[in-house]
Amino acid sequence: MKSDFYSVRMRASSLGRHLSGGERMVPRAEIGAVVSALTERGLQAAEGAADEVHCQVERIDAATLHYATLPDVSTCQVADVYAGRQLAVSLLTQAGVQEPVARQAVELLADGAGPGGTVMRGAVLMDVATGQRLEPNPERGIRVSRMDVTAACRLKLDRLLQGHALGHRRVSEALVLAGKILAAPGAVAELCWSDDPHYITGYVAAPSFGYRRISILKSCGDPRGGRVLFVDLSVTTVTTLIHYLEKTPVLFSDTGKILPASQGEAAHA
Ligand code: WAQ
Ligand code: MG
Repeated sequence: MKSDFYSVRMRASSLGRHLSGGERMVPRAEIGAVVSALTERGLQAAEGAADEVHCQVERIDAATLHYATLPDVSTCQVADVYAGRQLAVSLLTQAGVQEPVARQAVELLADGAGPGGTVMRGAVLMDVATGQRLEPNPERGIRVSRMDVTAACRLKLDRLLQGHALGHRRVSEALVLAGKILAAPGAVAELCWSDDPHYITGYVAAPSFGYRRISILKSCGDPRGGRVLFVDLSVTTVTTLIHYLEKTPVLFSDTGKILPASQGEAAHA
């Protein structure tokens, strides 16, 4: 019999303002170590000193647990933000997003997708056919949650990423999040770059080419960032999709490949 898994989720805040978060899905025996590690991480958040750290532990219903494989990873080197964003539009078009909708999404993240140009806590859901936003709350957005890799997959993934100088937790976490999105009903593509002012690499992910990193998607010092998930509403409904993204537990039991680095491919995309 398979042992139960537990979702462990941490959020750290200061004066009610969100600073950082993190989550794992682990067997019973690892809960203590994971709560401790996540708590420490919340207390040491680069975003500032936390005065509250909350950890929540929740048993996963084994019948709802899905297993999947992580997307392939590749990296495109671009010369500047302009070229990076052009490439993002081009990759999104390859994935099946109409160019005006792709441009709209890039501009949305560039301007700050939350009310008044702020950064959202979660992702924008965008109707791939019309560019219309579908998330019920444009300040919060959709929080993708309840995903992790199995212990065996973690070993393989860490080795793989470290071998390509991608060993930072930020990369594996974004890859796992993108993996859950790409396995969603009706998911066409995802666009993402960080809200960390000093982290300028982002990605476009799609079922056909996996997790494609773009070396520069914003200027250093820019505090805006976010995620846009393009959805095909002829395949799913907004309610089904949001339920999957927020609630369905997905564990990755194998990695994809790391594909060789490529220069900006916008020209022949
Ligand atoms: N679900 C949905 N949206 C989220 C979530 C989540 N769990 N977490 C963050 N977001 C949104 C939110 O709007 C953030 O402002 C934005 O995404 C960026 O989050 O391969 O670090 O955690 O080198 O700052 C990608 C490239 C890094 C990594 C992404 O995102 C690489 C990153 P951050
Ligand atoms: Mg961030």
